[in-house]
Order: sequence, then structure tokens, then C-alpha cells
Amino acid sequence: MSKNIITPTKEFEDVLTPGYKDLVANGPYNRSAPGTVDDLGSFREITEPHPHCAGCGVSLGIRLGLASLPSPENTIIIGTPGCAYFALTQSALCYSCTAFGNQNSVATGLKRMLKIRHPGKVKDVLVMVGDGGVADIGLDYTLHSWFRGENIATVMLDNEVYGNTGGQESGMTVEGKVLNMAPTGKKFPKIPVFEMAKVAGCAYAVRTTVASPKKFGTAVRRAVLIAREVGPTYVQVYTPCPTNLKFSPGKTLEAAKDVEKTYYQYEEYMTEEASAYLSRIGELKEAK
Ligand SMILES: Cc1ncc(C[n+]2csc(CCOP(=O)(O)OP(=O)(O)O)c2C)c(N)n1
Ligand code: SF4
Ligand SMILES: [Mg+2]
Repeated sequence: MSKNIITPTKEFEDVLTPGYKDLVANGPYNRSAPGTVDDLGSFREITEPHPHCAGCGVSLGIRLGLASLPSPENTIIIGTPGCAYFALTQSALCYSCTAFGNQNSVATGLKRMLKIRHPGKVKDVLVMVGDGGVADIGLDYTLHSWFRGENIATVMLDNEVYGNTGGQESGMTVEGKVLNMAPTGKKFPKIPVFEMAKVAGCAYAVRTTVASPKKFGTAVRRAVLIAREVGPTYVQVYTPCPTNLKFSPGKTLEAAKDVEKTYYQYEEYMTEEASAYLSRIGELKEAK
């Protein structure tokens, strides 16, 4: 998406909403310096009013993640069915939705095609989907894209449930958790996708939550940059779902902070090659 595409003709300027005008004037396109989560504005590069439930951790994760892209006008987001899809389709970024689970295969083809079609130009491909999409139906496609060393970044928005279809357990649900459609509780532990990413060939992997927006923003930025030059990358972010995990919509950040003390502690992994690359391009500062 380029600034030209979103810039209205003079005749339409008056009828546009303040949010749209702000997007054109101050949005992320072709900025001289890339944005961070500190630059979130009232504009809608991220999500315009969306249909997510109040307090949705997934929509917060999307907003923070998209605000942290190093080159939004040159990024294509690949999604799949799930709650994330509703906010991504409403962002002012290039977005494509796949059949449920095959996002990393589609991203692979797209990235390879972009390299051929635009040699020497930056074209980032970022997969941004739910835990069911990555850890269940899409697990084999995801792992194989990592084994093959594809230059794509993958973000899992982990709400530990199939939110969009009413509360089935996913592989990422914690053991014993009772959900609308898992009334006797989940019978096996959370799948260690973060650990699997390290052994499956990811050059960079981070586990974090939406309660640490700067860490998450830095992770997304680094994941996209490293995927450009070094290899596949993975960010797993906890994005709790008040509707299905059954807590008050005002307690989303509290819920995310709670798990940071136990099984969702921040961890950043990178290979020596990834670290050398970040250092070379001046991106190796500590995330706060
Ligand atoms: C092939 C296929 N199987 C099942 C579905 C139905 N379906 C849509 S979204 C979804 C669950 C999504 O869960 P998750 O990936 O965790 O995303 P969330 O909604 O929690 O954000 C399912 C099973 C589908 N669309 N396509
Ligand atoms: S069901 Fe959960 S993940 Fe889906 S929109 Fe509602 S709060 Fe968000
Ligand atoms: Mg989910």
C-alpha cells in the first residue's frame, strides 16, 4: 500500500472522517523514520472501529504489532480465519486471508514471487494468525516453512482458545482449562511451539504478552528485519480473550501481566547470524 493510494482527491477531502485525514497526514506510509508503539495515533493504519468484543487481547496485539512494522507500505500481512482476521481486513495495509491453517505455505509462495517480481526491493511478508491456525491445523505448514528456511515472519496471537468459533480448546490451551466446548477441561499440556521454533530453524524467536507493548513491538520489528535477510522468525504473544477465558473485559492487561510471572515470561532467542545482522544495521538496542 502506498501513500498515493490512500490520498483522496481534493473534491473528497471535506467528506472524510478525522481518522482518515489523520491517517493520510500522519500515518505510517513513507515516513522518514519508522514508527514504534509510541507513535500510535488516532489514525487507522491499524484498525478502524472493529467488531471484536470489548477488551479483546487479539485486537490489541494486532494494533501494537502493525504499528511496529519497519516498512508498512512494503509489507503484506497473511492471515487465516479466526478473530484476528476481522481487524486485519479493516487495516489500511495490504492483507490477504488464506484457507484456515495454510498461511505459511501461501506466505512462502508470495515471498518467493515478490523476490522474483521486485528484485533488490524490500517486500516483507508477515503471517499474523491465531493459536489454532499455527499450533493445530497449520502446524505442519508452519514447521515446514521453518525447516525450509523461508524468509517470512510469523506472529502467533495466542488467546489459548478458538475464540472465533465459540470456545473450543486449541493445542495452546493450558492443561485442565474448562471452555465452552471443552466442558471437562483440556487433557494435555500447551504445545511448546516457542521451543519448537528454535530447533526447527527460526533465526529469531520471542515469547511475550500484550502487557509488554514495547517488548512486543521490538520483537515484531526485529522479526520482520531478520526475516528479510537471515531466515524465518517467530513471535508468540499472549493476547487473552475475555469472552472465552471468562474474565472482565477491563482486566485484559491484568490477565496478561499475571501469566508473565509464570509460563509466559519474556524470552528472546536469536542466532549469532541474526544478532550480527541486527548489529550491522544498528538495531541491536535493548527492548525496554
Ligand atoms: C478448514 C477450516 N476448518 C475450520 C474452520 C473454522 N474455523 C474458523 S476460525 C477457527 C478457529 C480459530 O482459532 P484461532 O486460530 O485460535 O483464532 P482465534 O479465533 O482464537 O483468534 C475455526 C476452527 C475453517 N474456517 N476452515
Ligand atoms: S471471542 Fe475473544 S478473541 Fe474473539 S473477538 Fe471476542 S474477545 Fe477477541
Ligand atoms: Mg485462538
